[in-house]
Order: sequence, then structure tokens, then C-alpha cells
Amino acid sequence: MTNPLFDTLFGRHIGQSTAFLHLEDGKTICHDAFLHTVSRYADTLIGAGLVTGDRVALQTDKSPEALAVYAACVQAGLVFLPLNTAYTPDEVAYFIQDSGASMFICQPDRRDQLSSIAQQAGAMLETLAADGTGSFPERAQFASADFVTVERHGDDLAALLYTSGTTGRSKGAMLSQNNLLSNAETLAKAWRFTDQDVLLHALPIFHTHGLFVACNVTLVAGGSMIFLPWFDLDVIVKNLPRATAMMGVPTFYTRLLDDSRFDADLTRHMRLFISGSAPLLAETHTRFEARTGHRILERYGMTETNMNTSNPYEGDRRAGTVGLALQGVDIIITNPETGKVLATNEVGMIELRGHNVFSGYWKMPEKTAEELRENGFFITGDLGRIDEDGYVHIVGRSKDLIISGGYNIYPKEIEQLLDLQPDILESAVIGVPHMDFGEQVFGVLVAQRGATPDLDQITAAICRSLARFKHPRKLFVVDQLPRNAMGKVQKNLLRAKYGT
Ligand code: MLC
Ligand code: AMP
Repeated sequence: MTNPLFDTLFGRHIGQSTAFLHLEDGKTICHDAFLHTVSRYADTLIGAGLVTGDRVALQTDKSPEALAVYAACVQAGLVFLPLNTAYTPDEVAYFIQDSGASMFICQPDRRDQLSSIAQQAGAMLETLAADGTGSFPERAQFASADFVTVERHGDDLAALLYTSGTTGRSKGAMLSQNNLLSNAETLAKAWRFTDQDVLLHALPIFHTHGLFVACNVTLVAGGSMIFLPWFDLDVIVKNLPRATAMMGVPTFYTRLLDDSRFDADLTRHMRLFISGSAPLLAETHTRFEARTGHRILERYGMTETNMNTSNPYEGDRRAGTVGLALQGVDIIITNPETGKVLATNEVGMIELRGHNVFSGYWKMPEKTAEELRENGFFITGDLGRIDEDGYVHIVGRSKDLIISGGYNIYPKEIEQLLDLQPDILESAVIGVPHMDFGEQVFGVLVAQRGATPDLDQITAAICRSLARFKHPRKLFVVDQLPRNAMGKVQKNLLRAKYGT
């Protein structure tokens, strides 16, 4: 095999005229047409002077062409770096600079805003719109549709996905061809995906869930996707009858349950509903089964590791658990202080090892060494236990992290910005329960002595710097933050106070 990831996901579909993407407007794109675009994009990237291993950053709305850029990077031996469309220019600047991206493809309407960022980082800037227009597809018009796939090996880097950190600085998780391929193959088998499957795809494609889990699994199985730009309840209800499977974050399922059209009739033909990226409440699981007769299959994963556990396809899908270790994944629970392996049902740090686990953080050897042990075990920062039947229960997180609607938000990043604001002495950012998103962000501020902070000005500063989903939905000013004897802020007390 010359390029295992490309050959397995894409190459073997060359020449196939079967439908691959079903779009909202009724159009269908077959494998072969998609792969023609991929080939021309790959040729364009190489024609622009990029060489094996170079990074290509993409921050565009979801579209078949955006997916084709991912495939083209794999085919051309380049490293794909997808970015959340909600990121502000400040956030984007860090990713482009840190990754040393050679090319940055953005939305046409953001070109002016982002051109100086690309220039400063020495990246070529191209554009791509959701309707398939833009400077990049224009360049690709005259490129070759017979691009010769660049040879890659399993250990070669395929993607760089940034994940925020508890220190406030985002880290680029390096994912190899093998990390992605082994996980896609394992999941397709575990979830019984075949070429008859039609996946209802309403997730964004800039994260592990929507890109690697949803797209790679469908591609490995040779199935097709109803490829929707975002989650819209009416559109989901309309398209469900055409699908066999759906993947989503818990918010998808709570929103569906809040709609009376979503019932046993609408879902009768469905084979599988999968949930992940955030905890699915046992209550949602139960309500879902009562309404539709389907038991949601919950799984657990991370940017650094792809998917680790899954409830069984056949067998007991247990509410409130993330299921069993996937084939080829070793999971242990350790004492967070000593690293000693704990016994069944004892709560500790979830650590895991397998072909799915990334090779480290981009240009951050110290961070990598802190989280990835020499024996290959990755320290997840999630706290949990494994019961006598092997089911993993996640009971909390040792990392200070908020998960809102499936997006990860690291309080440290927001606190660092709040602390810099005029009249602010210090701050604490917490996640409190939210009906729709699971958790929402609140900020608690302490003013400098005698000062009265201007909350409107602070809010404006947040809007300039951080993506909308990270914004504290409320700011409170207090005299002081509660601290324990060690001087550590007791966020549990703040959560208890403001969570109600
Ligand atoms: C949107 N908003 C959010 C938000 N999504 N705020 C907090 N958290 C979120 N997740 C903001 C909007 O900007 C808007 O701001 C307001 O909230 C209401 O927006 P909405 O229209 O109701 O939201 P919507 O666009 O419908 O998006 C909600 C969502 C979306 C849940 C459909 O966030 C989503 O697709 N999430 C999926 C995330 C995901 O793919 N995660 C996988 C990570 S991979 P305003 O200005 O109107 O107030 C991973 C590994 C693994 O974790 O295991 O899978
Ligand atoms: P990310 O940084 O987006 O890769 O998010 C990974 C984190 O999401 C994990 O470390 C978990 O904390 C959380 N997560 C993913 N899936 C689940 C799940 N099914 N239940 C609870 N938490 C989950």
C-alpha cells in the first residue's frame, strides 16, 4: 500500500458511481466525482509548492469541498489542520503561527480580516466558500484529476488537531495515519457499519467526532452520508427517514426529545443512534428509549486518542456508562498521585494505550512527557472506574474543563484574559448546569481594591478575543474567591453557589 489512509478511505472508491454525499438541496455527489475534486485539490496544493509533511489549515463552513480538502491533504501527504469556524482572528493567529502552516484556506468573506495573520505567519492564503467557490477551487479548475498519490506510512502524521489546555495554551495533537485508520476500522466493525448505511451527518467537520468518527467510519464501510451544514431540528426531522444511523452530541438528542415529531414512527427504520463528546444523562437515555424504542449507544473519546470505549452493538447498552474498551485499547485506572494501578470499581485516573493514541503534542515535548507515559499510556485527565463487567464509568475530571454542547472550554484560557482587564484583580471561570448545552460558562471576578470594573468593556474584550461558545454567559463581581488551605480556588463552592 502506498498511502494506507488514503487508499483505505478514499482510493478504493475511485471509479465508483455510487452516492457518497446526499446534500440538503437534494443533490447527490458520487464517490468518483468527489475523488476528482480531491485529486485536483491535491495537485493544486503540491503545485503551490507544498511538500510532504507541510500543514494546511482550513477554517471554512462545512461543505463537500471542505471535506475534499481533508482528503486532498491525505492524498498529497500533507498534514490537515481543521479549525473551528467560531474562532476569532486572535485565536486563529496562534494556530497558524504555532503550526507553521504553509497554506491557510478561509472563508472568502474573512479574507481581509485574516490576510495579515497569514502574511505574518508566512502562510499562503486561499479562500473556499460553502457553495464551492473561492480562490482555492478556482486555482484547482485547471489542475490534474489524475494526481499520483504520495507515498505515506502508518506512522506518518496525517492531522494536527488543537485542543485547549489547562495551562491556557492550546496544544496541537499529532495524529498519525495509523491512529485514524485503526480507529475507523475498529469502530466500523464494532458498530456494524456497511455499504448500506446512510449516516445523518449534522456535526461540524473540524473536530474528531464529525470528521474522524463520522466521516472515516462511513468511508471505511463504503456507506454514504446525508451531509448537513449544521444541526437544524426541522432538517433533521425531514431527513431522518432517509438515514440508517446518526451520530451526535447529547444536545442533539435532548433537542430531538423536546420535539413531538420525534417518535417511534419517525425512527422505526433507524439502525443506530450514537452519542459522545460529552456525558449523556442516564435520564436522556431512558427518555429516548421510552419515546423511540432505541437505546442510544454511548461511546467515549478524545482529540488525542480518537475513540476509546463503546457500549456494545449487541448486548447491554448501559445508561450512565461509556461502555467497554474498544478492541486494541488497553484501559487502566490509576491513583492520580502515585500512578499505581487501582482495582475494579476503584475511582481514579483513566489511562489508556493503543494504536488510537496520538504520538504527542506539536513542538511541546515537555507537555507530551507529562501526559504520555513511556510505556505508551496516555493520562486522560478523566476520572472514572471500571466495573466488574468491564464497563467504564466516567465520574468526573481532574482537568479543569467545561464541556458545552460538545465543545471543550478550558477556564484557564478565559481567566487569563479576564485577569488582564482593567480593574480586575483575579477571576475564576466555572461551568454550571445548562438544560440545552449540558454546561454553560460563568465568570466570577474580583475587582482591584477600590475599583469598579466596567463589565460592558470586559464583555467587549472577550468578544474580540474568544470564540462565542467560550463567552461567559454571566459575570459576577465578588469581594474574594473561596480558597482552600493550600490557596487553591474552590471552584466546587462557586459551582454550588452559582449553579442554582
Ligand atoms: C453554539 N453556541 C454555543 C454552542 N454552540 N454556546 C455554547 N456551547 C455551544 N456548543 C452559541 C451560539 O454561538 C449562539 O450564540 C447561541 O449559543 C445559541 O446558538 P444555537 O443556534 O442554539 O446553537 P447551534 O448553532 O444550534 O449549536 C449548538 C450545537 C453545536 C450543539 C448544535 O454547538 C454543535 O454542533 N456542537 C457539536 C460540537 C462537536 O462536534 N463536538 C465534538 C468535539 S470532538 P448567541 O450569539 O446567539 O448567543 C470530541 C471528542 C469526542 O469531543 O469524544 O467526540
Ligand atoms: P476533546 O478535547 O474535545 O477531545 O474532548 C475530550 C473529552 O470529552 C474527554 O476527555 C471527556 O472528558 C469528554 N467526553 C468525550 N466523550 C464523553 C462521554 N461519552 N461521556 C463523558 N465525557 C466524554
